[in-house]
Amino acid sequence: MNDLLDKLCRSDRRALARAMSQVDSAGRTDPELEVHLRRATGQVPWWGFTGPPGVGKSTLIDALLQRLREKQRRIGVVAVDPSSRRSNGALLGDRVRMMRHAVDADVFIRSLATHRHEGGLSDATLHCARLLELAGYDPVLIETVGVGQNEVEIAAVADLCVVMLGPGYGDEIQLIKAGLLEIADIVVVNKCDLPESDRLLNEVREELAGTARARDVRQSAPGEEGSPEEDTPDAAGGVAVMGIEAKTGRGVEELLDRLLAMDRAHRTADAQASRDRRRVLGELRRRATSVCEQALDGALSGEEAKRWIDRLSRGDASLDAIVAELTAAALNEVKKRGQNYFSCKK
Ligand SMILES: Nc1nc2c(ncn2[C@@H]2O[C@H](COP(=O)(O)OP(=O)(O)OP(=O)(O)O)[C@@H](O)[C@H]2O)c(=O)[nH]1
Ligand SMILES: [Mg+2]
Repeated sequence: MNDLLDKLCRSDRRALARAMSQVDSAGRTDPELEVHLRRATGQVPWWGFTGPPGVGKSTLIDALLQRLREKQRRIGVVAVDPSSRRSNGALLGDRVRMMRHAVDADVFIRSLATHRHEGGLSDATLHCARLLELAGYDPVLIETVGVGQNEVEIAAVADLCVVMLGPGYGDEIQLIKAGLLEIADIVVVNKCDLPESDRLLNEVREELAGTARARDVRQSAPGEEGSPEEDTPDAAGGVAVMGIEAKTGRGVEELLDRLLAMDRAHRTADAQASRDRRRVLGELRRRATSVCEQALDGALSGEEAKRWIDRLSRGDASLDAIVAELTAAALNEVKKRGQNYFSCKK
């Protein structure tokens, strides 16, 4: 382990790639490494980029990489792709988009498939981001496709969340309604070279200004309150709204300045503690939910299932009473197997 840690801290690309492959395939790291990662990380900002497929997330990250390199920063990128899209080349797409940086020793780009293991997107992403942080990359950028619950999860993981929208998506308003905007620290309207981008910018500003920002995810840790923020000319409801052209780089410098400034503002002990609570609460909830679901699946399969079905059908007790017994039995099984529960189940 010491040898591996040493290599990771020295940013040995092979060791890093191997550790990330393990995370990608198993959804977890070696427990000893995991404990070390938790202790040694949490200082570096993670920026999340989310938005509909093809909106220009990878193109923007590529443009940011170039500018961050000019500032002598070493950058880690985790590009998360739902596995269903892996076959149609999307995964390759992210790599290709950022290819010119792939040979740069100070940039590390890793694509991750998702949903192959319990815990979903966030746990593997968290581990990979921590690995990048341990290896000295700062900041860590995370790209996710903004189409569902996972992206809300990623907002709970990232320090800053950039939501990208672009003209030409019929379902744009749908996304706005679906709450994607609620997780944004900055909303970026990309492809401002295309018609309709002004209209979209206005719609986003109106939506943000009009809606009370129920930042459920960010406030989900107990004992936290959000602070009301004021509208300014380039911010609605406290959220910055910026129009850019990722492809030509127009507006990217300003966006980076804004991200770096927000980063500095977020580097208070309070903000970091709140971020940590959010991350860890999500991890706990996801893993615990997953354990409980698997335990119940186990208890409700084969001969075991028959026993519960018979008892309920016969009217031995009420549904609630049987469920109480069933869950207690399932959790007892988890307790018996301890932390080997997942390996026992596989
Ligand atoms: N017109 C125009 N096209 C752009 C701009 N930025 C990116 N694109 C194009 O949009 C397409 C998709 O870009 P990507 O960066 O791959 O988008 P993405 O959001 O990463 O896509 P996925 O990872 O597949 O979800 C590419 O053909 C880009 O060249 C822009 O500012 N204007
Ligand atoms: Mg992409």
